[in-house]
Parts: sequence; structure tokens; C-alpha cells
Amino acid sequence: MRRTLTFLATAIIAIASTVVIASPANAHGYISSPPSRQAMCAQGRVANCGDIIYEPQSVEGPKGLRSCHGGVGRFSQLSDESKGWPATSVGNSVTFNWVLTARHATSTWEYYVGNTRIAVFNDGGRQPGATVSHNVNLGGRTGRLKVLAVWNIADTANAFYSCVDLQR
Ligand SMILES: [Cu+2]
Repeated sequence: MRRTLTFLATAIIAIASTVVIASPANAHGYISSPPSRQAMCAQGRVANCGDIIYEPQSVEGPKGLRSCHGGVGRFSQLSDESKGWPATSVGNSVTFNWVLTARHATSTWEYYVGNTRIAVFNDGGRQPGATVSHNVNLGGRTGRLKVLAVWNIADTANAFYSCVDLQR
């Protein structure tokens, strides 16, 4: 009996610690509006997105990438330009809203169109709130635009990536 109890206790601890270790996978951030590609997938507005529908906040990869899926293989659909991503109509000035499920200390937030960085916000290592908004000027660009937003974490080598399709 005692041995059975010990086994059960060990099993429960093992299961509990797995849950604790697994939870950081749910704890990061993404752009909710205008809807990013991962938001479009999570909301069911784009079909056949794969795993990203369960964790739109988890597009985490090394800093310095310029890809919508942050180099994460199981999220590669986010970089598939043939998926017909809906583009949100905007003016020249756009407010991008992030939802952060973990408020990581932040170095910078960057916004790119192609290889041109159109905006950068420096948080100097501060911890952001649970939501963050940035007003970005599109610089008079018109037509269909793909904005890549990058959240650079201050105390790790990683960043979070979020692409937003716009029509201007
Ligand atoms: Cu995180």
C-alpha cells in the first residue's frame, strides 16, 4: 500500500511539473488588431493554418529574422503568400495593438515593410503592460502592404514575429 501511494505521488508530481514546464509555450504575444496573420488563423478567417490556431502568441524565433513565421517550422503557413490573407483597409497612420500573454522585458518593437524599417519604439528593457499600442506612419505607401512587426525581448536572444496585411 505504501509503495502504491509513493508511486501515485511520484506520478502526480511528474504530471504537475510537465504542466508547469509546458505553460511558457502559451506565454508571449502577437498583434490582435489590425488582425495579424496568426490572429486571422486563430479567428478562423483563414483556414488550414495548422498549430498556430491554438497559440497565436507563440511565433518566437531568434532576433534578426524577416519572416512571418519566425523560423518556426510548424508555423510555416504564416509565410505562405498563396493563402490569400485578408488585407485590412487603413489610412496612412495605423495603430497596431499587441496582446501580451507574458509581459517580457522589452528592448525594441520594430515595424518593417519589405526590408525597410518604417518604425521603431525603444522600451529600454522595461516591462510592458498586458496590451501595447503603437501608432505607425506608413510613409505614404499605397496598395497592398505586408507589415512585419518584431517584438525584441530584452533578456533573451529571441523575438516575437507578427505579420499584418494591409490595404491602403
Ligand atoms: Cu514568452
